[in-house]
Amino acid sequence: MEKKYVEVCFTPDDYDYFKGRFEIVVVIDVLRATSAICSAIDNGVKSVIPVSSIEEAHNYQEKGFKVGAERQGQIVEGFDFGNSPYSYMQPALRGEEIVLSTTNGTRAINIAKDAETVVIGSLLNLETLTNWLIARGKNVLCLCSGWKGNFNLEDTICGGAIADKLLASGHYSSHEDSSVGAKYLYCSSRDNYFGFLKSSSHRRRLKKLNLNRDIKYCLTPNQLDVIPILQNGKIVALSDS
Ligand code: 3SL
Repeated sequence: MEKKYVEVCFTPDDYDYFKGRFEIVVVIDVLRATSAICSAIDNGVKSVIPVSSIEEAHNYQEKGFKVGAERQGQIVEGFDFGNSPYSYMQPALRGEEIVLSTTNGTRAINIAKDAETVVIGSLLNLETLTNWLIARGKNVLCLCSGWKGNFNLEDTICGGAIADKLLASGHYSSHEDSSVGAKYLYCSSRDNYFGFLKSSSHRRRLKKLNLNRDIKYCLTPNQLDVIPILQNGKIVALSDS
């Protein structure tokens, strides 16, 4: 059987190079957007509508939606939540349709929205997601959200983890240096993500905002067995996950 590809794209700004060659795009924003989305879907939130701009978020708010909005790691004034995964674990949100706008994560989701299948990846759902990807047997692109168009370590490590597991299945190969590099970073960090990322830019940014609890949660793999999937502009739970 011919092998499929798994590749890692470091930032949404590099997406055009990879676009159109992969049936499945996994969008990753470990700190914290895709971890928050996985937590929301795991909590039973009916759907998360990812929007790129604060203006769009306001429009939804005016229509009566509960809306989370984050910029620079902080809750945007006037919105219901920011981007802490813990905000999305409230029982009151079960069955609700909510809206989320974040600096990089929701932008990356919208950039990938025309792919055949867009799923949400994080360290939290790593094992469930990689098992599902292997069973699907399609070409997979891991799209890292990065930070404002720049490379970041935590998303790259998660992309490398996904690539590593798919390669280990024997049914995949990688050709791009970004994928090889991501895998090396994953292999160097997997025994202690928290320590490895100590001096990473976003960990420092969130630490300054006293968000260490969020960081620890987001860097603890395989806590959730959900696969959030984008369907008609809304992120919902994949029904066969
Ligand atoms: O950039 C994003 O989408 C966010 O995840 C950033 S933060 O962790 O909320 O600061």
